[in-house]
Amino acid sequence: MVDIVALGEPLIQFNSFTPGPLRFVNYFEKHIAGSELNFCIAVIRNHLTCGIIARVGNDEFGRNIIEYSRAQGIDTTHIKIDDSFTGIYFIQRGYPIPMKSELIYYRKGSAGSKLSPEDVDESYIKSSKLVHSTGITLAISDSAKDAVIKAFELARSRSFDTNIRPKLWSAEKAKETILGILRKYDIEVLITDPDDTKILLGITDPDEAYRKYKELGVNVLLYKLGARGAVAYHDGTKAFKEAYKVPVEDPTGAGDAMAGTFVSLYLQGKSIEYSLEHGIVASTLVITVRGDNEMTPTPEDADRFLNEFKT
Ligand code: ADP
Ligand code: CKP
Ligand code: MG
Repeated sequence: MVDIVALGEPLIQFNSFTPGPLRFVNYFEKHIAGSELNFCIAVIRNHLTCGIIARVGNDEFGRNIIEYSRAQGIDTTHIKIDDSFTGIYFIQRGYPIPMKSELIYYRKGSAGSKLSPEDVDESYIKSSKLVHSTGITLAISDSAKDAVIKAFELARSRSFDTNIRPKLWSAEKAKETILGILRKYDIEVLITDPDDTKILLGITDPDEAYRKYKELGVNVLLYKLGARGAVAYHDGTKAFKEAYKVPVEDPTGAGDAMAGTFVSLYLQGKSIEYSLEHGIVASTLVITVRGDNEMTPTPEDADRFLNEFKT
């Protein structure tokens, strides 16, 4: 039994040791990542329990993912070993846009994409407080999408990060599928941003987005604004927090650290202001290094950060 169950594809990340076009990069640094795995680690750092329903390959990378996840405290009992390979990706940093990263996937047909409804254990879901997934899992295969639908059907409560990846599906398909999910299930916490909302609703304004998402059954909205910060809405309350100015090594994973931190603190009864403030701290720390989840802080460490930076 865990507090939160996430469904998604853990991946091996090869992060460029130096910025620039990949053809000139000679060294890559390996990390364990994947949006839902990053989210799980944030949940655990914030003192809730979390498990991931996923598949990895019967290979060294699959074993690496399981061992790393276990070491971080993730419940790995629902990670299946599949005969396909473990998905990987490379990160190109700082080119052609400084402080931004590009993800280059080698994941089509991977073990992770074989995730299927048969992997979703009814009692595991029913005994949890909340189920989390993202647009990435909806995009990687029909069977993975059906696994999310089965889990959402059985869930007591749900959080969802739209995370639309144009390399994985078309804007039209993303819109149809994600709106289908939002119409069908009440979402306790929706995590999204102006780019995804433009695709889904044709708008970007945060207040307008909250009104529309609320009509679709979203209770709390976490709306990320990149280098500008983020805004959260709940019950007519709005909280805005500015981002911190820090050197950006690799922004990949910032959203997941923020989402996992926000959702787990909110679930523990913290206000949206407090949850957002801590979410921003987590994302700020993550962007200062390569790797998506190593820097995600506990609330105690986030408080040390806040104490140092208080104005
Ligand atoms: P995602 O990683 O899901 O694309 P964002 O890029 O919006 O999400 O980042 C999430 C959070 O990370 C932001 O709300 C902000 O707090 C922080 N962040 C992202 N980029 C920067 C940046 N360039 N400078 C400072 N903070 C940033
Ligand atoms: O939106 P974020 O930058 O927080 O997400 C990063 C993750 O799962 C990263 O770990 C990568 O593996 C992915 O998103 C993805 O599939 O794009
Ligand atoms: Mg994201």
